[in-house]
Amino acid sequence: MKISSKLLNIVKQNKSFIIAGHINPEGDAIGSALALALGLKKIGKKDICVLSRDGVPETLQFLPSAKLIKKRPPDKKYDVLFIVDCNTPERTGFRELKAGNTVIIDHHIPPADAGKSEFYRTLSAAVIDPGAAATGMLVYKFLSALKVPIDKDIATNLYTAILVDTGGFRYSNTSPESLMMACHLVGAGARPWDITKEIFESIPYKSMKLLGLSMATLDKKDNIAWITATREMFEKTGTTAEDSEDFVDFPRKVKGAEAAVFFREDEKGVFKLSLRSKGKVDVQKIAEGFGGGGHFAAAGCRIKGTLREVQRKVLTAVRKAIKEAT
Ligand SMILES: [Mn+2]
Repeated sequence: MKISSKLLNIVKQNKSFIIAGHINPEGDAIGSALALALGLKKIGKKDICVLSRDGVPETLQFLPSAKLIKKRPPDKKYDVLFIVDCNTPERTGFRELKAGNTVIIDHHIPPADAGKSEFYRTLSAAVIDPGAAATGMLVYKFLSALKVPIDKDIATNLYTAILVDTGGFRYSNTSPESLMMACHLVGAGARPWDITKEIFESIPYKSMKLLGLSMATLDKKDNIAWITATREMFEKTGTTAEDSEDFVDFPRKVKGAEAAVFFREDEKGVFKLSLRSKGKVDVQKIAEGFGGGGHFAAAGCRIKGTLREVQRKVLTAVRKAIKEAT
C-alpha cells in the first residue's frame, strides 16, 4: 500500500485536523486515531481534535493521550477530516462533519456503491487496504511516510491497535508484516505485557459473572456453538452490552465448532448477533443476509423476534453456509 504524495501534501499544507473513528470503538479505532493525532503533533501540527461519539471504553483508557478524545465536535470547520477504521461518515456517528479535505484510513472493504456515492467522489485521498490486519498498520505506514519519529506513546497506541485486531497475534491475519511492525513498535517502547494486561487480563468482575450466566447457555449442534445473554442476565449482574464485548470468542473455542454465535438481547424482541468463523465459513455473508456486515471471520447483525425465532433463523443460515463451505 503506497501512501500518495497528494495525501502527504494535504498534511503538509494544512493546519487543522479532525480525526474520527467508528461508533462503539475498540482498540484499533481508538489506537489508530490517537497514534495519528500524536504523530501529527510530532511534526508541528497544533490544532488537532480526536473524536469518538461513544467515548473511550474503560479497557482502553490506559492508552497514552486517551484524554484527548472528545465526544462532540467543536463548532468550527477543520482543514482536514480523517476517518479511521471505518469508511463512511455514518459509521463515525457524525454525519454532519465537514472539512476542506476528507481522508479515509481503513482496512474494511468499501461499500458496494462507493463508486457512485457523493462522499466517495469528493474524497480527497484514501489509504484503504482490506488486506491489512489493522488500521493501525496503515497509520504506521502513513506516519512513516510523513517521517514521524515513533515514540513510546505512538508505539503503545499502534501496538494496541494491531494486538486487538489480530486477537493477540493469533488470527489468520497475523502476517510477517504485522509481526515485523509489532517488533519495531516494541523496539520503540511499547510494552507487550503492560498492554496485554490492560486488553486481555482486565475483565471487570461483573462482566465475568455475566459471562458465567451466558456460558451456562452454551449449546452445540452441527459444528455450530452458541451462547445467549438475556436482558434478565444483564439486569441480574448490573451490566450493559459493553460488558459482553468478546463473549463470542468463548463458543468459538469449542473443539469442532466451525462457527460460533453470540445472541445478545438488547431490548425485548431485539437481538444483536455476533458471528465468528474458524476459517471455512464466510460469516460476513450470513450477517449480510440479515442486514448486517463485517469481515469473513467476524461479523454481526441485528434481528427482531423472540429468542426461539431468531435462533432458528440464524442457526439454519449458519448450518447451510457450513454445508456449502465444507
Ligand atoms: Mn480495525
